[in-house]
Amino acid sequence: MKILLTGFEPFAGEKLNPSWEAVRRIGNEKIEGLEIETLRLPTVFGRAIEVAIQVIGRFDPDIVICIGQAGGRSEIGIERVAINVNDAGIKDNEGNQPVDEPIAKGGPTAYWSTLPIKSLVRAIREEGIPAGVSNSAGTYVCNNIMYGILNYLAGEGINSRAGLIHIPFLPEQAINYPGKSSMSLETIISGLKAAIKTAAKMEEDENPPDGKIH
Ligand code: PCA
Repeated sequence: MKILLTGFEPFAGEKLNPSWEAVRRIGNEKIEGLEIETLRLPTVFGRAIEVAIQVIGRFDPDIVICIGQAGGRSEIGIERVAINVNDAGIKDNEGNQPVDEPIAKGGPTAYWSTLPIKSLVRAIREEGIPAGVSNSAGTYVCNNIMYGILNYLAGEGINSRAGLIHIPFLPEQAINYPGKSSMSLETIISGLKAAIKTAAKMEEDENPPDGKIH
């Protein structure tokens, strides 16, 4: 079972991105039975997709799990859907700020995650770590990479599974944003490892009611 795990470089003036800190360590620690390749993506619209596609072509993973920072969130969020729009509230790391532009002209409005999202939520919660399904990956580079990878896999007829997981700030970041939530790197890593192991089982998703009213 081959798993491509991606994290992002820091953006928005941060010194680190917890997604890459977690991915890097998971790659070093190893998970039994899984061949994990890690990749640090530029926080740049389009460019991140190109870099990921290159590695997918060479490594041929069964599963692609992208991790990204969602500063201010209080739980690990398993994204349900990626939508066909770039709408950047801030510039990316190369100064691009697309507004209301499609990611793929004429492409589908959205792609569902092909990870078993509710199984991943359950697995993370069973570790004692807050997690939930998120119904919006935003309209920045994380939504861009999720849509881009799913669009590439669909276009090539590759049936690898793929999706995105958003993680909170680390405490050392959150001290600069009073009132915002954070999660320790150790906790994030434990949660992500539980998610990775569950995704690797390649079982059907569960569907307990866990929707949001608003
Ligand atoms: N989070 C951003 C992009 C890179 C990252 O780690 C996002 O949520 O779009």
